[in-house]
Amino acid sequence: MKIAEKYMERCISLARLGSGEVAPNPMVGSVIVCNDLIIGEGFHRQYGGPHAEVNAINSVKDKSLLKESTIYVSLEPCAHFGKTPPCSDLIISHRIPRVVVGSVDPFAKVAGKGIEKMRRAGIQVEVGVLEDECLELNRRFFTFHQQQRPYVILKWAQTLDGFLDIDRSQPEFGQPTWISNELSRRLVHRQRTEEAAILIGTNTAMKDNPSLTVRDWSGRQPVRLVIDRQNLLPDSLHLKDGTMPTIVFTDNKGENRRNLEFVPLDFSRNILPQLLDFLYARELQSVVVEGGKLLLQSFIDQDLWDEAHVYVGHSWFGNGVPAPHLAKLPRKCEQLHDTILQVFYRQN
Ligand code: AOF
Ligand code: ZN
Repeated sequence: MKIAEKYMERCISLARLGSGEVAPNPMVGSVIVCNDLIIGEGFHRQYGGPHAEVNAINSVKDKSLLKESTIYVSLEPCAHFGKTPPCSDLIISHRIPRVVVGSVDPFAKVAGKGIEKMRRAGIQVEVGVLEDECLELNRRFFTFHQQQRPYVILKWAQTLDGFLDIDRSQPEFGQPTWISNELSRRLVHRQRTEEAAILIGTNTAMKDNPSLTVRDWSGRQPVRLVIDRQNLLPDSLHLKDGTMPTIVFTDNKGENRRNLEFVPLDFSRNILPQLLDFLYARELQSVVVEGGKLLLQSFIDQDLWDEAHVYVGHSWFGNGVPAPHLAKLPRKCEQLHDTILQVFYRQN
């Protein structure tokens, strides 16, 4: 590994410490190196708070060393006045002679302007060190800005023989059994804390009556989303209990009340693009789709997904509702006791 990659790897590790705290901003880490020694480090800790470079520069005790240092940062230093002044100006004002950037910022107000500004000021700027890793780190943020839609994660649990569920219309198939185990359920809850929204279809809401809350992990609660074309889901469902913000997509508008909002969609047209446009406008950067089968499959068929998390349990149903079909090989696999978590990326 080259020395620049080693420092960029450190930036990425630092950036991750902001996970769950900075969205919809990206996670960003920065290190400052003088004579091959790290003299300062920082990361973006909190949404609205100082950027990574500011924290890194502030952590350097002897500021005179900055004039002979290199600053590494996993995302292009910003060029705009947002909640904080531009980081590129700060770097220029401290006369840091060299900047190494992981990935260019796709946010329209920055998008290369930070790099350009620093170069014009005579700074040597190198771009693209561990770029793939930096892109992966902020994949939600990049997809949101580049494709103007949220990052879509599909999630389901299936049996070893590829079924989502028993066929409940056939009583002889008996009671549903848990496909995944406690550890995987906890991971699902952790996953929820990392996403901005969580979506299910009408049948799943009716059949499973899920509350879609974060219970087995501490962290942020995503906005709950449910599709209910005819607005027929009963108010007694956990989803409509008013405890957490919930959005119902419908063509039969109900009355908004505390934590419950009805959003009209045109169901005579394809609703997925409309739904994603709405989430984009609301600045919800990612959504996890938790079923049912038809909804998951329509995201796959329309190629409107980025990542899929498939929990493969050890049970064998022999019959039932077949799991969605991805036609992909997993990117990662994780053994969770008797369950295997397979993670797929649409773009491999
Ligand atoms: C950086 N370093 O650590 C981060 C950056 O609203 P603001 O002022 O916080 O600006 C948010 C935008 O700044 C965000 O959309 C992204 O483009 C960039 N984030 N930039 O130089 C950082 N977090
Ligand atoms: Zn900045």
